[in-house]
Amino acid sequence: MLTLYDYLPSQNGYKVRLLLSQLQTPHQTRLVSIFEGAGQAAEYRAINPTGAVPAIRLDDGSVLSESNAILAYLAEGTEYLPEGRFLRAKVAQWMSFEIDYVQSTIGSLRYWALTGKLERRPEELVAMKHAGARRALGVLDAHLAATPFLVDGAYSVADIAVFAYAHRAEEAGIELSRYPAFISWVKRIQSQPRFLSQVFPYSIDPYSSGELA
Ligand SMILES: N[C@@H](CCC(=O)N[C@@H](CS)C(=O)NCC(=O)O)C(=O)O
Repeated sequence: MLTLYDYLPSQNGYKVRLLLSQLQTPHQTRLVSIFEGAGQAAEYRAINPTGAVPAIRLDDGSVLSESNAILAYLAEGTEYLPEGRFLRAKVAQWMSFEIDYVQSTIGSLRYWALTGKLERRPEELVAMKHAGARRALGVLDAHLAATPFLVDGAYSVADIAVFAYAHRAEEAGIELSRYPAFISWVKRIQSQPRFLSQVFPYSIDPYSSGELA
């Protein structure tokens, strides 16, 4: 059975949980207490050398990390990954966009805000992240004004990847009302079959106010 290495407040973990829910893939979960240093333990670094979640272990023992790579792997041969060279490259485009423009802005700001670290970060850095987050949401809103989903008008792992952090932008202190097409897309995703609504707050982890090693 597939094993998912996860940390519940992680929206990168949520991406994989959402796809597993939609694919109805049987799996077991191993929780990694990243703020207690479990990610940096040799045992877990053998699974993901960076020490980060998520990662998966397959039946044959092979392991895979990086949330978007895991999504692409799990979606192979399913309705969640389009056929054809160009459309697959488009999925890769939005997944790369997610890492560079969403995860690194909305993801970081949200993490800092929800774990009490925002005040410890340099003001200039926070302002830069806010500007980057607004730029990313502007790009998404403009694209989604013309299409129901990110790639070829059909729900795919590109949407799952971007949705995970982007739809939590208000927790990062970003006002969403100026992005109406983005808001409609969020609602469309939330109405997909076997959508997973459960998102875990950092407050479930008493160690999350500490810095990661
Ligand atoms: N680019 C990676 C980022 C993974 C990541 O930053 N995971 C966080 C939780 S959201 C983590 O495990 N951090 C602990 C660490 O980096 O040591 C992905 O998309 O999977």
